[in-house]
Amino acid sequence: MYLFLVLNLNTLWVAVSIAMQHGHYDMCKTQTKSDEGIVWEYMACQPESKDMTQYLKVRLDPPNSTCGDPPEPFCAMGNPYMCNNECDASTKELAHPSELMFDSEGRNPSTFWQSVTWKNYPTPLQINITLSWNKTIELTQNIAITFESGRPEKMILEKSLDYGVTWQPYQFYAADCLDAFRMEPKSVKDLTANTVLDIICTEEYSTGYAAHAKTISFEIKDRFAIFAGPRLHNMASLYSQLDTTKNLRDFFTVTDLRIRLLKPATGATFVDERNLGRYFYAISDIKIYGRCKCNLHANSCTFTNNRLACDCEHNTTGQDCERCKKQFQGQAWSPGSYLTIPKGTANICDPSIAFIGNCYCYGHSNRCTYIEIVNTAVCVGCRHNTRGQHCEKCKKSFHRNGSAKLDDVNVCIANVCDNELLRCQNGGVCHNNMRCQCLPGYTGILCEKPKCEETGGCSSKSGQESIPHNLYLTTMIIVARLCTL
Ligand SMILES: [Ca+2]
Repeated sequence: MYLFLVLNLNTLWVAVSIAMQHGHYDMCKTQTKSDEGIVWEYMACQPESKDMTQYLKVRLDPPNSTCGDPPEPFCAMGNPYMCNNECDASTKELAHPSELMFDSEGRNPSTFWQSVTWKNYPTPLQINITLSWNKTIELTQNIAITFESGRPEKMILEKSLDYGVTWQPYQFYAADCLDAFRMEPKSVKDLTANTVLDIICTEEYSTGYAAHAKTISFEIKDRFAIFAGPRLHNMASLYSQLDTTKNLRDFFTVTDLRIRLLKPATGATFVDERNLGRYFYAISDIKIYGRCKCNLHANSCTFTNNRLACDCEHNTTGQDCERCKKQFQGQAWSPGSYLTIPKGTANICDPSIAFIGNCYCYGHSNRCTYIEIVNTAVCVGCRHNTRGQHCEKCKKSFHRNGSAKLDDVNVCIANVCDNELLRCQNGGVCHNNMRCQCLPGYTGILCEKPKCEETGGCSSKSGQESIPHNLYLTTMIIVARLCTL
């Protein structure tokens, strides 16, 4: 009872932990309060992981590799001497079309695609199954292929990142890796952070007719675990690696997968030539979980006109949100970033200053962001101690310098005055490092204005009657330097 409770608590903890780790990137923006009022705050985001087999197209090569046209006999799986089964493409109950690799299982018996038999032996029975999404997707879980025929003795899983123009091997599978591919057999468990991108040949999934072992895996999670820990409890660490290592990111990204079936299970050293109806491939299920690659600029992806496309946010566009919208090219496009967990960095596309005009931020910023809800642009990253939609206000603790224009770099000045730096002018004295106490006749934050200017009663003589304090000190310093020479 106690053990049961502990196991359940552990399971719950793992589930909650994984949900928390994965849930950080499901929102692209949220509204928050700021000095400028209610504004959008943008975050890196990605669509949820889901069953990607419902969006793929399958192609067999050669095209006539499916059994049943013409009808042909084959031997029962597990009993190669019962060879009175028939595959007939024109009879629903006896047909084994390719879509049966992707229907929902759970029915008994399984539904499966089945190939022609190896009747042309010794010509190799080789069939390619190509799965295409017409969209870049990121794999998130192990790929699992269930064979009803016994697992092939030789197989290569391949991937393409350019819609099937070029292909790279993903993993080799063989009963004997050295014999089949001249590769030392390895397990994904042998991989480390330095070798995680190595393409290996494994003998773990090619044991022929073992009834309890039907599945061939491509282990995504074991590779994630190298960075995120065995229970994937530290996804932040994985994400940080993905952020900084393009090769690692690309490793889990595909547009197409290709299963190259090179030799069916024989279960023996020699092929029984009198009984070739016992050799074929049959696949009942293929599981592929992943998400649309949207460069962390979208949290959903829609399937319209038989095509997946990201619902881009952050002023981005394109099937993968891979570029900035027109008029939002204030700076170069870049993908969102997983860094600064839990929210990630959105790297949104800003409106170009060319689009909204050069005077928009008074020269205190060359970037602005577009706020949809009020249909307006706001300057981003105002410098020179300014803030506001157009960088036209002063930051807290800074005051507007009355003698400077709005585009002056000194438009906002600190009100923590300092007697050493002599910020107070015209004999004013800094009081408590807070404000200038001015001599009679002067006013302004730094005592920079003669009072008569405000009343319009300045005479040409008044400026000459007294030496401004700063000028007096400067003169004294110059005199002192001359004395030391
Ligand atoms: Ca099926």
